[in-house]
Amino acid sequence: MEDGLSVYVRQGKGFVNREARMDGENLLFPRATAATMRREMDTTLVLLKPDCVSGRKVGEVIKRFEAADFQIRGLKMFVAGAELLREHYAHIADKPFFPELETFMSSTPVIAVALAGDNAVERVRTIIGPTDSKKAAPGTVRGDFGVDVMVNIVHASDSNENAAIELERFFAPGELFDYAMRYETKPATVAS
Ligand code: IDP
Ligand code: MG
Repeated sequence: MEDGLSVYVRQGKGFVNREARMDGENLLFPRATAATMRREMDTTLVLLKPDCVSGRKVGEVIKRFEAADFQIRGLKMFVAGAELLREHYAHIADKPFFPELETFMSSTPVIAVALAGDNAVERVRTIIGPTDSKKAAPGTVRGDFGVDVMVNIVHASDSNENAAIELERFFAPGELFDYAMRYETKPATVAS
């Protein structure tokens, strides 16, 4: 075994310095570093709600996440039934507005999107803005397209723990994909 090395490895768009060592011809990273590197891409769950679908903002909202470097790992459309909604909204199921929320959420199909990226949970929550669309700043998804505190375009997981639970709630194992981004598109020739 040789002495420890300090090497530069890619992380996101830049490089970071890592401790490593040579073992014969192999460059080995300590276990903790390998775990840290794997963790850099978190996955979070977004639901495009009935107002997003009805208002034809599906493309616009997904475009914002792609522009922020998120990778789509899964995407599906379905009608959210009563049982699913009661589970998903268990933390507010006893609120007086819950029946109305249930009616709203099942009024059209919704679209679940699994998004991977650096610090995904927090960055997606920042992009969508606060729950109440009226308090959400222009430039956020809810600020630009939401109507009020209920009709607010999207759901997004609020912690890594809940993201894991919610991804499992809406996607079967075979519906989430791991893949490298191998191709780049031509620069856009029409206004985006
Ligand atoms: P979040 O979606 O920003 O995480 P939560 O507090 O988890 O907000 O509430 C879940 C959803 O329940 C909200 O996105 C919204 O659609 C609805 N909701 C939350 N608070 C109210 C309310 O006071 N009145 C009506 N609907 C609400
Ligand atoms: Mg929430």
